[in-house]
Amino acid sequence: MTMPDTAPSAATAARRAASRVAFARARRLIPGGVNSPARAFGGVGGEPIFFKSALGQWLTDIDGNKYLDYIGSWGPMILGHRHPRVVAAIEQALAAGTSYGAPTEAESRLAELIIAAVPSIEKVRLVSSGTEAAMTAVRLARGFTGRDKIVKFAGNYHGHADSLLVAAGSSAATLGAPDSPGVTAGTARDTIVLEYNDVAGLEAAFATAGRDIAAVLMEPVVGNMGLVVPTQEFLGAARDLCTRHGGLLVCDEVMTGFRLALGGAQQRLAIAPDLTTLGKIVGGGLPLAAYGGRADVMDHMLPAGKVFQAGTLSGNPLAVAAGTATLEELREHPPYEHLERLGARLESGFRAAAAAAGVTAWTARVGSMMTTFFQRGPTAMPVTGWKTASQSDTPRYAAFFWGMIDRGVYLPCSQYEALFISATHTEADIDATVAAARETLAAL
Ligand code: KE4
Repeated sequence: MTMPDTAPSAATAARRAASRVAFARARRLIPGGVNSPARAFGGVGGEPIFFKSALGQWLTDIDGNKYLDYIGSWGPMILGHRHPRVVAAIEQALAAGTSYGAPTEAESRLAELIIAAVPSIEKVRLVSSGTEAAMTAVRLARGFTGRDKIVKFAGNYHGHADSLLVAAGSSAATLGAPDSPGVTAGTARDTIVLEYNDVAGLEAAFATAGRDIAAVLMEPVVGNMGLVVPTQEFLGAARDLCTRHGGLLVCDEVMTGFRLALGGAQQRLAIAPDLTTLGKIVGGGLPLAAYGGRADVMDHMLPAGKVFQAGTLSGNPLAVAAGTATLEELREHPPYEHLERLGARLESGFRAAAAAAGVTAWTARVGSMMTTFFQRGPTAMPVTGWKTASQSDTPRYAAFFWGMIDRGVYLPCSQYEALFISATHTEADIDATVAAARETLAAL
């Protein structure tokens, strides 16, 4: 089978003429024409699509094309776009003001919802992005333990703080920049990078540097190299080794928080971290993230303690309103059984479609997060970490991506991202997506 051409067809490009013009303008003004590289389509070739509106599970681009949305703004839109309760909450907050730079009771209400939902969080602080949450959690772990080393895992992405842009996933992996220029050797020296699910590697790292390790930082279910599921043994080893050596276990649930369960991956997998980072869903689509955990650790944050973090828009009233409405809706009308049914339907449909087309692929799913890894060998190989994920047949994924775009399905524009199903997706949407996949895979 010849390698498929990854660039979109002329017909595809013609249907997105306005996006092409918009992209040419944007590139003259903004590096790469995008404000975040994940949107640049670098992993699939062609040019990014510009959008003008969204509703429920649907996106509409500036040429008027409609797509079933499986990115959901990279995770936040679990309730679907423009959920009436979220829109009303934002409008109500807007009528009172947009930013005070002073405490509001609404922030305490959101903190109560987070603490009630996430088993390990006793105290929490609101910030404006997942990067800020992860960066601060690392600083707090170092401040609390007095130690310098941080363990992270290849293909795990925790935002773009210098100490975490080492073997990073997501768009860093997609665009071949897992170790970014500008990150100094001095900074990277304190970051130990291991292979996800490698228990022996984790044990060896603690055997040699255990007393210097401030924290193990991990995605408890990985979305940022494509979806990779941890073994219970690996999760247990991370917890036990941190406890025994006096380091902190930090679960980065920016993507999985409120997604895989109301209490996130840690509730679903019964793991008890010392700190948790949250983002995406917790802001309801507006810029809000959080970090939280053991009160004795969190109380080291200024002004209760001495570890510094600050932010002009931390706890912004509009973002707090969107996040609060989202978490209240998730509590009162939990979508998780619906999302599990749709996820299982999509997973079995994609597996059957790949088999029918004779395409080698490994599909991994947890709840409403899923990735189909395209592979080169004759039989599918389990993807357990970056070593196996990075062997994916990315040109074939790119061809699949564009075939699905042509059929009105908007999947992640990278093999190294997970797709997201929202509560507004229906079984009919899933069946239409599977049908589009069958046609696309047959044509590869
Ligand atoms: P932000 O700074 O983008 O809000 O969050 C960074 C972050 C931290 N931790 C995890 C587990 C994350 O998934 C992310 C951000 N995820 C990517 C998508 N894989 C955001 C998309 C983008 O970079 O544009």
